[in-house]
Amino acid sequence: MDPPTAYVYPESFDSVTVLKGPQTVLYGAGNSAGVVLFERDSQRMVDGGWSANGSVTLGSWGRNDQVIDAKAGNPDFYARIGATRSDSNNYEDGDGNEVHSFYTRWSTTGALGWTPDDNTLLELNFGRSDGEAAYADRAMDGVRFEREHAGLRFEKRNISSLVRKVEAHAYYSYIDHVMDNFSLRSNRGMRMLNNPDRKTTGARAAVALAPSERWLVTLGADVRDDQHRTRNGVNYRIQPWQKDIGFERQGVFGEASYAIDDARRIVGGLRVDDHEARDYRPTSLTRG
Ligand SMILES: [Cu+2]
Repeated sequence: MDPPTAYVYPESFDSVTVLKGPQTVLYGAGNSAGVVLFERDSQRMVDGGWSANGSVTLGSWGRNDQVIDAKAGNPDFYARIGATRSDSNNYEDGDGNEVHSFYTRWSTTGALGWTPDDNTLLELNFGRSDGEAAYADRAMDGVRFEREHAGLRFEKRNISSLVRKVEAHAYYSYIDHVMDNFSLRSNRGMRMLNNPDRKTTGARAAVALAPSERWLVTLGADVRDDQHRTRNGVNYRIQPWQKDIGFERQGVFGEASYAIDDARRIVGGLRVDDHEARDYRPTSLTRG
């Protein structure tokens, strides 16, 4: 019920790119409405040293955000850490009614990189985040949005005049989510609580080829596995996890771009995916 933005911290990225419509096949299946890329710079620190940036934002209704991001390294290695926190009280609507909408969310991220030359990058990144949110539009609030993630990324550029770039990326993400109708609001009725969790593992590899000056061809494959479990009730901590849904996907993709001149190009892409979804719930529930 919660969108990916419940777990993404835009402040902790260097760039956010929106690709509209079905204009690329490079970033996974099922993205016909568009793709949003959240990216961090991983430039080689040629001169060595360190850099940091931070910000504080204050607003109405007690809104206060803090962001800190620091990077240190030398030409061969770098380390990066970052943290964000965002917090707000309930706001008042135009009629002066208080809207049940307070939230707090925080994230921490870290990365260790190896850049033995200008064209090679190996990066290990990891992070942890959590939050809580009062929902005016729902019968339940988000009490826990705990996420842990780790990834390993390899990139090698300018291998030859034909092979422009090789990249590979593997990732792991675990989300432990709690929604209930009593922790963040007053409730004298029946107490309800849902605690789904989700483990995602995946990998992607791609090669960018330039068979001639005007052509750029990207070929690759990606795989992803999602496993969901759930447990419910106020005493959920002592309940056993119930595996409910699993998704597996494998895909291959190819995209070619032909530059007619400096301003115009033709792009074509094709991807083929194999999806498998499994419902592990007892039959009596699936008929509901
Ligand atoms: Cu939720």
